[in-house]
Amino acid sequence: DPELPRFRISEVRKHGADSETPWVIHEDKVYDITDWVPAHPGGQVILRAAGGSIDPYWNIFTIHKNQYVYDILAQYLIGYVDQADLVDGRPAQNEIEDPFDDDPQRDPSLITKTAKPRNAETPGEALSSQFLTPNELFYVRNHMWVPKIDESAADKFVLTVELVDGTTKQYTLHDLKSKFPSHAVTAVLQCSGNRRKHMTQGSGRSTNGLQWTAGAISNATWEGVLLSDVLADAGFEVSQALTGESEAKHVHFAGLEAYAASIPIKKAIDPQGDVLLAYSMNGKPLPRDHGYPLRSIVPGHVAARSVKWLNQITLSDEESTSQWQRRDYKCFGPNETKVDWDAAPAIQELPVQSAITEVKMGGWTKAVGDTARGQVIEPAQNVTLAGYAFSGGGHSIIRVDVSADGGKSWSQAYLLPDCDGKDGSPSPCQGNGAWSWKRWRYEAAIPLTAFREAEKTGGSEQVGAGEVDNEQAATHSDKKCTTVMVKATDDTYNTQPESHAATWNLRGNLATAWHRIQVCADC
Ligand code: MTE
Ligand code: MO
Repeated sequence: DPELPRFRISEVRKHGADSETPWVIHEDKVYDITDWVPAHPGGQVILRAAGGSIDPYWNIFTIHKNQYVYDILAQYLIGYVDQADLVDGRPAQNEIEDPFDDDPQRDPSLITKTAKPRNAETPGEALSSQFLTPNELFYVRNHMWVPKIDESAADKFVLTVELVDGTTKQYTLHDLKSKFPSHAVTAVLQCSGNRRKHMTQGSGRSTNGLQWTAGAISNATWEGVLLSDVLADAGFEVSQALTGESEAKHVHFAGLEAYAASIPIKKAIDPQGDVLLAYSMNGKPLPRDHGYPLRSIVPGHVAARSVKWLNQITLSDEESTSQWQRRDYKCFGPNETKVDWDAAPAIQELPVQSAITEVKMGGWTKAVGDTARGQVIEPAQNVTLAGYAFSGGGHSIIRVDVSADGGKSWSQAYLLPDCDGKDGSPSPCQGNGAWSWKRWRYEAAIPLTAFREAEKTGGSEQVGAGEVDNEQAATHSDKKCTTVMVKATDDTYNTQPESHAATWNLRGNLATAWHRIQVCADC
């Protein structure tokens, strides 16, 4: 409609999130979204774009790039961006806000997978050298930008808790810290996509998602208040729920940038479940990337349920309707390439997992046998391996098996006594379950024959072509190599599957097959 007015971008900016009449720009058009905000399915988050272009947000929430959404928006058209502010018919690039402008600085040794949003894995050395991952090296998985809460604004931060009957109660951070006993839990967070790249390579089939190697997992001590204490204070009958008589079946967590997920009520109120509303990580305030000022910590469950920048908890008879609960973080059969999302349950407790995170090649061990009696023991290559093992649901790791000859023979790795406490001191591992990983070490003198055999068979026959997880493998095929592999077993005697092919799923979730690394020697 050429009759409609033209607005300078400076005019649009006056209609930001705090204005009574928020406006947005889409392409070169201006919309007054005042009446849309209350009806927007994603809620208030749309205001993040108010006063500027909505397009960079729709590049993140691609679900909006849809005629249905364009039709809704069309109802609110009030004019066009002034020609003076357009370049090639669109607002000039420098006029468009970058949603990630406020993201925090990150440690350069994190291995970045995507910058916007920020996704980065913990480097291998940091995975095994310390029991508690330092905050700045803890892996980062963000679906969107990092909400900005200044320390001054943290006083004004409120968490809203809503019961099934709709009654709500609000808590400031100060309320949480002063009204409830603090509680510490040492727990791993592991992304459902950890080792997805191994599944892709091992199965030879593509998977849809960030191609993480073994670093989308970390361990920290979290401090906060128990979710069940807060629910009880908000009026929820925890004792009733314990006997299964409550209407509330799920606890929804929503973050400030619109991410949301839920957990079953059973976990939320389990007196041994240790579900936290955490404000501290390894003795420091939560870093912005990890949810400042408040996040849920759901030990033993997939990290997708540990919602960062948490500002809303809702009890409900059904699961969260968010895409992260209903349309992701599920697994299907290796044959299922068109899936019925509703047919599979959301991932909650994690299966058993382990990985090799460090390989150190030592020198050659020369013949140490009794040569006098003609018993010559082959020279061997010294190899030291380090890694982690973890299982969900609070199950402890009872054993880590390592093979240094492609799976023909196995022996047990040494499990570090990280949770034992030294010299009678209390365990540094807080909480009621085995929520932390077990670090392990393994030293082997791999006989030269193993490497020779590997050379003969190309190093892959015994383990199946393409099953080797490390990237260097292919380039080493002309060298003398052997495959080392690891698998862990938890206290229910569940163990990891042998092949990625067997558990392949189109999203590449829960890649837990034996981790294989090809080690090559300069023989
Ligand atoms: N919470 C919010 N608000 N936004 C997110 O993008 N990502 C989830 C979860 N909680 C996410 C979130 C996923 S998929 C993972 S794996 C963990 O946070 C990652 O937590 P971390 O970045 O602290 O390691
Ligand atoms: Mo994740």
